[in-house]
Amino acid sequence: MYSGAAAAGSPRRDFISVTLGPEEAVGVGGYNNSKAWRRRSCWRKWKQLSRLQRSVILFLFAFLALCGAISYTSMGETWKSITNKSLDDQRKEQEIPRLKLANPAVLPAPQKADANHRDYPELSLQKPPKLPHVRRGPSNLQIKAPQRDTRLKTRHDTMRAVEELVEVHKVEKTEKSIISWRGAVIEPDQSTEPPSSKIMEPEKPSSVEAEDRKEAVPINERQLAVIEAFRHAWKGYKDFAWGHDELKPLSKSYSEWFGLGLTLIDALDTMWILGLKEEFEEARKWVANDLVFDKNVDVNLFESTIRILGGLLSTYHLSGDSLFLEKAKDIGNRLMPAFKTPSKIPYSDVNLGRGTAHPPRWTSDSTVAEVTSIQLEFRELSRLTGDEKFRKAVDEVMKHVHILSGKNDGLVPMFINTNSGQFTHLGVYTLGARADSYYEYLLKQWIQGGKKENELLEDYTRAIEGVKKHLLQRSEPKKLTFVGELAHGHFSAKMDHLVCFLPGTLALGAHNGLAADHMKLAETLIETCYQMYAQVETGLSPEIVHFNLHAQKGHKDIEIKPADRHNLLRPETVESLFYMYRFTGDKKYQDWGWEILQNFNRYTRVPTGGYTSINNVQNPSNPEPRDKMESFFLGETLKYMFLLFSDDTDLINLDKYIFNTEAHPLPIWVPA
Ligand code: DMJ
Repeated sequence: MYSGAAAAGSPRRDFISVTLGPEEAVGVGGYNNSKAWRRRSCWRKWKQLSRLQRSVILFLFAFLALCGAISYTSMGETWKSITNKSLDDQRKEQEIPRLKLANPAVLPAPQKADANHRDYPELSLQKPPKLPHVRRGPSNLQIKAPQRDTRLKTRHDTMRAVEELVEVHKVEKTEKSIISWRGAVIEPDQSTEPPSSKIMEPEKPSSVEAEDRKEAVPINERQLAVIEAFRHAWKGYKDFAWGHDELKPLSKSYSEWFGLGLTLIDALDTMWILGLKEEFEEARKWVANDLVFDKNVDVNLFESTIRILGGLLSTYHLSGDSLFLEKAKDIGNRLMPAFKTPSKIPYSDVNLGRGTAHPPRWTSDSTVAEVTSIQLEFRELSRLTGDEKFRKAVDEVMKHVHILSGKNDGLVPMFINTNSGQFTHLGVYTLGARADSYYEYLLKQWIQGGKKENELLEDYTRAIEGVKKHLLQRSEPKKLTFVGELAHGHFSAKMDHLVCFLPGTLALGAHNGLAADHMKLAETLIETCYQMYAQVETGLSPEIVHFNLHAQKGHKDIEIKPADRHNLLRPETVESLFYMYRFTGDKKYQDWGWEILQNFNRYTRVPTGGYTSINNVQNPSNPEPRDKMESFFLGETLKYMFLLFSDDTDLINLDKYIFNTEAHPLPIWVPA
């Protein structure tokens, strides 16, 4: 029984009573639960109600329906927000590891993924979040095509930071400032032809990723001193030699070699690395408006390749500015006639405007170092343009030299004939002038190409064995290990300053997995190269030294002949110091470099701007300035100094870049 409404005749009440008759009771009078019966029964009951009761019931139904609708809506909102919150929470949970993963400093090596799970156990419980376009920095360089604006902004930010830094330094020397290097991202411009997929398929990170990975590293006093030295040298060049090949700082004029603004081009990437924005922009304008290769001018294939082609390519890579690639393509094409020889061993000289090439007037020989030290640049040009002709031409030279007879345990003679393709002047072996960078480029090409070209490695390791067997000796009294020369079976204790590239190259090889004794040899040789400075009156090395093989009273290890006592502001020792510091972290290498910079400042700096080569490193009171600043002083010497003093291993990361023999960094190709 259910009672809710007032019985008929009873006083009016504000409630409804529903009385069910016995026939509706379950189980009484037989059970009839058909739909029709139920419908009829309900209808009958409804009819029996008063109008008021029916109105109240209808009102109640309407009211309940309304309440139901309202509560449904609000519950839906609540549910939705609960659902959203839990998604947000999930995202936040994922955000923590994501941020950490974006920071390379805490990035585990791929094979140590478990360690990461230990650090962030929640990651192991769920499916790893999909990272929004954040990638780890690879051990090899990744090549990308990002937005131009981002690149420019990045470059300008960096340069502004340096400028501010220099200002701060002037005002308050003790206050350390921060420079955040964000460069070092190779970026083929989207408007240029993409690299041929046949040659290489580069990975493409974004510059933003590169920025995210980079921790700010403080620039230090010594680096600022290098910036100051560069600015001083640049001032001289700008005031007296703008757009010409070399500054003559004393006569406040210039000299021409190729008439192609050699110093300016050689210095472009140094300015980028040092963060010298204004200077870079000004130089860029000159390249855009005044650098013309369509000239009736003879250039040396090797020198123009390592300084101009190399300089343009590396500046293109650092800046992402396609102007430099266009110029590189232009000169690359104009140098190609050099390879049209009977043997395919290139001539030494090319006329850029006429498209003709020839050997020097007195011989049909080329220098071995010259024909085997243009490969990094031409191979890179092929990779960037997709045009294989550049690479084919220089690879052919290497293949030819690989099988050529006349080597002595991997050591090569100094000359090669462009007609016969044979070595000439057999029997003389040196790691100095005319052979030096042959050895350097064997290793560097092998690294550039992803360590796959075994013939290059084979030639390099055999040559180092040849050096050990035939050219290494120890001096007296200090027992300095040095690299001499071999002439028709006779050992000469002569060593060019040029040979001081070798410790750096050996260290680079060891870093790339070659024998540990290469590193040991690098350590002993760099000590010798340093002594070539330290034992001299000005603290600057001469061009050539002779080592004493026998102890003599009152004699040092090093003897200098009058004809050899000049210093051309060469880079090789600071270059090797840079590699040694990068790979060992031993601060003595920085200190040695610092001494050398101070001595350059003391004896070669010209007050009105620029630095000069000197004739006599043994006379501190009159080092006899030569009135010439070589382009490699800005292209190499000061660049390597700046890098040597830096503690930022990502400032031209040696696992991503390979320096050409003129200190222009080119990318190491991503291994397939
Ligand atoms: C530079 O042009 C290059 O480093 C080359 O390999 C040797 N000579 C000068 C620097 O000394």
